[in-house]
Amino acid sequence: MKLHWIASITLACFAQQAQAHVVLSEPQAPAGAYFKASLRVGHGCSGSATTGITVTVPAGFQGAKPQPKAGWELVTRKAKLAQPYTSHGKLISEDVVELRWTASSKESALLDEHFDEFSFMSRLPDQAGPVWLKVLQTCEVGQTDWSEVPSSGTSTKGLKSPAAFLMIRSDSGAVTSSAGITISEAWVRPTVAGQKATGAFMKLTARESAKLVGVSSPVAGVAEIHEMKMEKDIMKMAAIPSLNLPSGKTVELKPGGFHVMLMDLKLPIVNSSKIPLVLHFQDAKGVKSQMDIQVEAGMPHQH
Ligand SMILES: [Cu+2]
Repeated sequence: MKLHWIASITLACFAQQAQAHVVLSEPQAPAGAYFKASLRVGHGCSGSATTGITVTVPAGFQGAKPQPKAGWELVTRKAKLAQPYTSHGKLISEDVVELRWTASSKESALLDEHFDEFSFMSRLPDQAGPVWLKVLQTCEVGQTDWSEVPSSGTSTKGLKSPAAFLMIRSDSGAVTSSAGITISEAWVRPTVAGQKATGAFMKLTARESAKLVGVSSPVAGVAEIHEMKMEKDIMKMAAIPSLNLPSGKTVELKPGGFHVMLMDLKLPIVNSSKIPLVLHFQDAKGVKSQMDIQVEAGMPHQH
């Protein structure tokens, strides 16, 4: 009986930890889009009710417009950054926009056992990549500064109070699997009469380190992951058992490099047709996942 109790308390703690972050309800969006960023606050500060939320709008977000909330006062202010944003040594911005919602009364404070969302609208940067939104949560007692950013990659594992994560996608064709692996710019090379094999190409970005461990397709008898390598001065291709996808790093499958080889084709690959592919992944713990995608046959679109 006692043991059962301990087990359920431990489970409850884990459940709380799993949702103990301020997160975006939609953690990905296309570059350059007008995006409604909704920050979900799932709990207070160690049980104390939330009385204020301050969001620092990242550099490159244009015209941030906060959504008012009944019972909360809204202030938008420009602040000077202690550490101005720079890129390649060039000053990008030393001003930053802060949006702050403050509960107008004790009654409108957000109780620990409730959740709510604080939203703003903004035009996203044209450049794809991960972005972090820093959020200061103030409570009746205490505060939490959601501002930690991993030193590399995009995994928030091990961080106590990570900033909210947003993945800005490079093109409209990108898709993200439930395991957090984004597939973009995928294409299959069309075949000519009698050709029984072809290649599929794409960009893969894993949020947490993972591996591509296999590929299958109903149009191919055999599908393999291939690499190109020099053998006695001749470029040859060879099957590899898996392809590493380091956290936050985009791995490109392209002609002359890594690629998916589709062999023993059951149909000709006609330009503009959609080819179903199943990608099999495995995370660092060995947990397997798969992603079903439809890849258009044809040459890639130039950007
Ligand atoms: Cu090949």
